[in-house]
Amino acid sequence: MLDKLKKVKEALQNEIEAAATLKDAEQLKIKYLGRKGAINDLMKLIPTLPAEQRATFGQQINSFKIDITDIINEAFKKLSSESIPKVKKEIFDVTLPGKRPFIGKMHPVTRTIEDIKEVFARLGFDVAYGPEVELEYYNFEALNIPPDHPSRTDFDTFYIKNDILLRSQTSTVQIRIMENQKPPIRIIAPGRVYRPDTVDARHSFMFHQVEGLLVDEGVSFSDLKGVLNQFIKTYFGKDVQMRFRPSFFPFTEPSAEVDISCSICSGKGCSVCSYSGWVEILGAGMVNPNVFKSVHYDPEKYTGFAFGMGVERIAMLKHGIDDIRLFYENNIHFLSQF
Ligand code: 2NM
Repeated sequence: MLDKLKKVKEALQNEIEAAATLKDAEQLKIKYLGRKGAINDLMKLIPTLPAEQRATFGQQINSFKIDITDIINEAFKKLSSESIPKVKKEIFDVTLPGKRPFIGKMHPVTRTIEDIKEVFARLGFDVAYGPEVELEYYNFEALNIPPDHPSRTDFDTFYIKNDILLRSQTSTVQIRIMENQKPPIRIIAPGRVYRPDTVDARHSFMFHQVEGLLVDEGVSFSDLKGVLNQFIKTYFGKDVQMRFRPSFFPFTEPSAEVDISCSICSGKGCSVCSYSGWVEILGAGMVNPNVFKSVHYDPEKYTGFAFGMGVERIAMLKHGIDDIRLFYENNIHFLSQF
């Protein structure tokens, strides 16, 4: 009987060494340990033995069964750890073209702000930021905008409560800087501003501005022209022309609106410039002495200039974009062009 057990064990050891796949091992498990397997066949012999031998033989089969189970489990472990790199080898095709990762880009509004910042950085301007939720004082009063001015009604400004509002211009930042620093001042203030306009191709309730401010002794209107001319030539190109038209703002005196020759048609006339050859790009002027009084600067000692531009408008003129809403729709086909 012991002979029989030994033979079965030897046979299994030979077969298991030859097993190359998990499937082979699975079949051997059925062959030896299954319901109709070799172990069960041996069990069936027990009743045919003389009574005094049955118990010993039963114990031998049991310990034999434990040995066989170990051998098979060992084989499973070995084959399954080998089969992983095997599978990987089969699916890795070095001749396939690579997958190009998706690389994000700056939003065109952010890109434009960065470009504007760079031009003014070369002219010595620092960058300043301030809150979007503001006090009425910084948005209007300190800027010499009278209490009955139409821009102060809730048709033109988002009020949150009483004297708290969403800023409608970033000049608020200039006031805050002047309150805390003495001249010379040379800053630009980029950021979001809010106005309750009905949304259409040219208007949005939220847009971006860059406002600039320079204050020192002896600053003149020609300094303003020089700085803006430098900006326009650097940003739009050296062949672009610039012109000033007289205008009015409460915070500057004198004030001007600045046009450039239409960058879309080179001044020949097109729908973007309403066939005039010129497009307005910013407002500017010499800081009103009343603004200096608000921040306790001596208007007899200091003069300065300021300007403000809409970022989306600048980007639209530079790239020939005809609808401001395109900036806010998260349309990847539009955005990936810049
Ligand atoms: C503009 C046009 C003209 C402006 C004025 C000031 C300040 F704070 F100095 F008074 N900051 N920005 C200004 C002047 C803004 O935007 C069209």
